Amino acid sequence: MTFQLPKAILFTALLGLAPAAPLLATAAMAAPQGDVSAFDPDKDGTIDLKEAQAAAAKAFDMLDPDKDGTLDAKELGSRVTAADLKKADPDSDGTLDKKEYLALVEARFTAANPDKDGTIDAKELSSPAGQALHQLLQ
Ligand SMILES: [Ca+2]
Ligand SMILES: [Ca+2]
Ligand SMILES: [Ca+2]
Repeated sequence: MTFQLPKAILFTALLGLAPAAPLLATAAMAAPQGDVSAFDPDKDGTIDLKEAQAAAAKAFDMLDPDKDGTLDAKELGSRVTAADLKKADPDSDGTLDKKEYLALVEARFTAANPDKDGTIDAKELSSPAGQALHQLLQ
């Protein structure tokens, strides 16, 4: 009899957790952490700067629906904080042109590559610095 109560509590707890599990699985599938494959056309398992900038250039075009060649804070959304935008915007016009955007990509690439081997591997991509880089590539 003494084990009846703990069992009931455990069962209730499992029931409570169950609905969350499919949601978590969906979120993980939508944003796989450390998955370099989307940015790795030569399939060597890492992202080099050329691959990062090619992906970023594509992302830039996608984010610039009015095709004026610049991204403003609204178009950049959560990818770039206000402080980062200020730093990445040497001409201080409040927007990033493609050259400024790619320079920011290079800065974040360097930050995400502590071993300085010229590439971002899956582990580096899943680091906070890697995630910041990742945001600029899609
Ligand atoms: Ca590669
Ligand atoms: Ca600018
Ligand atoms: Ca590296």
